[in-house]
Amino acid sequence: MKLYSAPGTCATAMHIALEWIGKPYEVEHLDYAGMKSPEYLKLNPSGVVPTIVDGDLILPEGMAILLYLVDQNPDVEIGPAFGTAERNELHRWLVYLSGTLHPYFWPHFTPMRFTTDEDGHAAVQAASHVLVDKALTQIDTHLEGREWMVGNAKSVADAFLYPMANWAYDLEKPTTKYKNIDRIIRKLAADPAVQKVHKAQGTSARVDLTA
Ligand SMILES: N[C@@H](CCC(=O)N[C@@H](CS)C(=O)NCC(=O)O)C(=O)O
Repeated sequence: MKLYSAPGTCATAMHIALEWIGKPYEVEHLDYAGMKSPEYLKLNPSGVVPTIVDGDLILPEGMAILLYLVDQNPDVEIGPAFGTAERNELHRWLVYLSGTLHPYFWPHFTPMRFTTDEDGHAAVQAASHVLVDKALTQIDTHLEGREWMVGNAKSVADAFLYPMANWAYDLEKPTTKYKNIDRIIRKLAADPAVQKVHKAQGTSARVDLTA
């Protein structure tokens, strides 16, 4: 199994899931040029990370990868089994993270893709921040009184939340203002598997675990 990733990106979630699974895997960290290279575009026509290659399988799209990893590893318990009520909850939150929260960040990171007005980047980013706040507020409300995103156990939904919540620590309304999300990110940041991923990426947890 090989994961194509880039430090600090959404692909961090798939890297965490691979660490939780504990089977041998390889990670290649791509830079921007690598993501747009002809060789990589054959694997992922969008030119983004993540992609996994597992034997003959070439699978782009983070959510599809996470569900593949859950189903291939039923013994590891990184997500509820197919056909259960909790599995529906997992689908719900993976779709929300992948299809709502994640795209809300895009104008923040790449405002030039969302306006042709070179002076309009700050306005586009401000609009992104309003949407990110809306989504993080919904997730924070969901997490009230809960230990994890889905059911009573940690799952790939928490892994998916991790990089996105980390991005928001830099916003004017930082992740610390969403106390339930911040609580879960702190638990994840203390997880040895997550620390191993940070080390492999050359990144650090965004929370101070001694505080
Ligand atoms: N729909 C894709 C989106 C992946 C995506 O946007 N990845 C970002 C990193 S978080 C990326 O590689 N961006 C490079 C670019 O947009 O050029 C998925 O969920 O896997």
